[in-house]
Amino acid sequence: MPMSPGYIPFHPNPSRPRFRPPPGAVDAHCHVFGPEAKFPYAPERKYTPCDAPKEKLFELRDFLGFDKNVIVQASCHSKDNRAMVDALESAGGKTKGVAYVGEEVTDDELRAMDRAGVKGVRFNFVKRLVDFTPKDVLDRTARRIAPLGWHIVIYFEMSDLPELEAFFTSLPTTVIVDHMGTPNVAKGVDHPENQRFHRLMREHPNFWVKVTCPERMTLAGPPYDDVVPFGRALVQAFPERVLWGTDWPHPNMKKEAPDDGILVDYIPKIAPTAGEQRALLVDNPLRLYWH
Ligand code: 0GY
Repeated sequence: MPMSPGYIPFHPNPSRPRFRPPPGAVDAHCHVFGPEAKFPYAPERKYTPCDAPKEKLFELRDFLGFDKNVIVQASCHSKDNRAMVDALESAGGKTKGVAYVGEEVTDDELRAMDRAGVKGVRFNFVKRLVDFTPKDVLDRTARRIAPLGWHIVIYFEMSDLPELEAFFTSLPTTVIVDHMGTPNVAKGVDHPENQRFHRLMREHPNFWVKVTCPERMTLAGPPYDDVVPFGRALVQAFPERVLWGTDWPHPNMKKEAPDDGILVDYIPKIAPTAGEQRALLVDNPLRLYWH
């Protein structure tokens, strides 16, 4: 199956970052795609990506100076978690996963994924990526995965937060918000929309946030300095509940594939001290994923 028209493959030759991550650093948001010949894309997918197999991901991990990965199931594989689980099983304990499941998933399947290193499920509310799932279905899934000690990763557009917030705060597990809640950078950190998200974080200590994807939000382009205030504000306010990741292989970029080396060099701008860097890249992800 050819890639979707206009789909931009990942950067073929990222630069070597100047920033050296601390020993044991975790890239806590990335994906594997295919290879399609072995792990076909889901019929209900909204895009067909470029293959991005586990070998490439592990090569990038080593090149960027990271030690571990968390692979989040992407919508192009929908509920078929085999490519992600295969990557976990071949990574010698250096990779954990977040699955995407439907109600039909059996308890045996959940337990098998747990043994492979899956630590959570993702609920995706981004309309261009997935079809709507009723909240009662998600609620039942949440209550089934909670006893495994798993958490829930939520991906939504910040403009939808008012409508979704009551559901999010009713979830019984740790909840991790993808990509800073996707703020609109043009509106600024102090805009009520973004401050509503900060309030949610303050009032609900079970919420964590990924300070990821400046390349999706930037108006200025690399090195994404216009997004720094958003990441910095979250790292300062919630140093023990932030995670960082590359988002490799960067699905659905509109203009260009980001250079992963530039993304790594963004880290010390949002987390300037060694203590903040250690929390963001080592201690926080280990607490959540390697417990
Ligand atoms: C991301 C973001 C995107 C895609 C997916 O599941 C997905 O397909 O997550 C996106 O297109 O914004 O988290 O990498």
